[in-house]
Amino acid sequence: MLVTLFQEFVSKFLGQPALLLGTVAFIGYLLLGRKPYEAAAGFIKTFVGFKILQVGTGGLVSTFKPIITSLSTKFGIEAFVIDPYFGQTSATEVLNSVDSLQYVGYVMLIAFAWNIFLVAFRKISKIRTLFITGHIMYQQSAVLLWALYWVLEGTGQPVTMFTVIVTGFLMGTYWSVMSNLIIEATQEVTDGAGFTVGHQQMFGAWVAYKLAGKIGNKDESVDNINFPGWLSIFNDNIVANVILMTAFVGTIMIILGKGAFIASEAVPGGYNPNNYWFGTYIFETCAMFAVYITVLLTGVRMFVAELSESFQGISDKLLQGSVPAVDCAVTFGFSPNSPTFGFIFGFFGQLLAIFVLIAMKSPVLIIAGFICLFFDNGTLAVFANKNGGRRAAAIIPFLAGLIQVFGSALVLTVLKGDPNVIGWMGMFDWATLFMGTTLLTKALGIIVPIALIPLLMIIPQLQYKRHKETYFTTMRDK
Ligand code: ASC
Repeated sequence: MLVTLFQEFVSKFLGQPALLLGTVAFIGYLLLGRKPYEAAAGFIKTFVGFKILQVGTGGLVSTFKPIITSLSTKFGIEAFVIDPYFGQTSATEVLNSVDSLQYVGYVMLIAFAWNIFLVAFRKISKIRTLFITGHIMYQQSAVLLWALYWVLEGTGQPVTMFTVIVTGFLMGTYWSVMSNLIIEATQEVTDGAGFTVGHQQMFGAWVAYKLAGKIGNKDESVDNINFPGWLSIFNDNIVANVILMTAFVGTIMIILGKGAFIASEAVPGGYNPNNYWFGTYIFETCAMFAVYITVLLTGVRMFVAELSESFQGISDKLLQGSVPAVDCAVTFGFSPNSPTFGFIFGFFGQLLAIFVLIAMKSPVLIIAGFICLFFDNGTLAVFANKNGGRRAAAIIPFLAGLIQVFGSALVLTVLKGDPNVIGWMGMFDWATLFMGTTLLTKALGIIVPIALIPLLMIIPQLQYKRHKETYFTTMRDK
């Protein structure tokens, strides 16, 4: 009786992702000594935020699906967007279809607990940083679990607990090791602001910083250039998203032609020539991406705000003096021209790579995504500029653009089997490190993610060897 009740609780309560995350926030608030009614409010906002997020991901899929379906029936090409929210959506839809969406929460909790553990034993682990960028933690946990599940199991059955646990530890190791790797460079970039980057291109930013010194001259900063004013429209997420999507997806829609979109049983709610010109229909469809991304972000912000508050409160109590790893956008204020520079040159790189894919008749077509172009290449440009000025801030994002497209196309060739897949997270570390991890795991099995955990942990030990005296003084507690 008790056993059945417990099993029911695990599957029908903890098995529901929104209830699970709400419960985490609830417990976190209670542990922080908040009033029960405040904890209950936290539960509700987390729950509702998560549900809003799902409205956004559902909308992205239903808008994009008819387009890629007709693209593949007509030309045998499959198209995928490399924006992180398209990767996240693919992950959560695939996992949901095998009743495993709740395991994303488990992965996130295991990874975060492992990160806390490594910082608590920092004298041994040499890890000084705590990853607290909540929406990225959720996004990465989802994408990694999806990728590993797909190459290891992909059975249609729920994800096994063993894979969940291995994914959690690998995720936490990546957060700890890479945010720790980039501390010194971030201190340089931010004039010692006391934080590090906890995002999707920590390894990339470290490479950019190291490489930049060999490429350019740090005294010729991008911040001494005046940009034409119209470029600033790309600083707005919504405007940039609509322009990019209309350019890319709109082109595909024109190639497919009106006929492919006429409302029918296959395309419910499709194009009705009585109400629209084809041109305005294209614009409306492409603008819907911005609508759903805005919905999705509203939901993410809501539940992440609750979770970070309870996470951060707990970790502050437990871990005085650790260095917080935060969103890459925080570095943008220290080099205001770099993000635009990274965006433009990264765009050229991605465009070139996309043309190469088309010329090679690749079965996988990649569509550029705004977040990847602006935040990923923007961050790489900030780090490159610091050590190599404008030359480095142009060349490195350009190369990164090529890597983002080719790396994502490669990993999608093994992940695209499920009809829920509409994209991959094209961010630098995911087009390199995690692309490689996924392909190797497919070839060699679960031994790959398991072996990576101790291998990655060697990195902070090497860093420590190089400057033992000052290593821990980077931390707030000296
Ligand atoms: C991402 C992602 C976002 C942005 C944001 C940049 O990868 O999912 O919402 O970058 O973190 O500030």
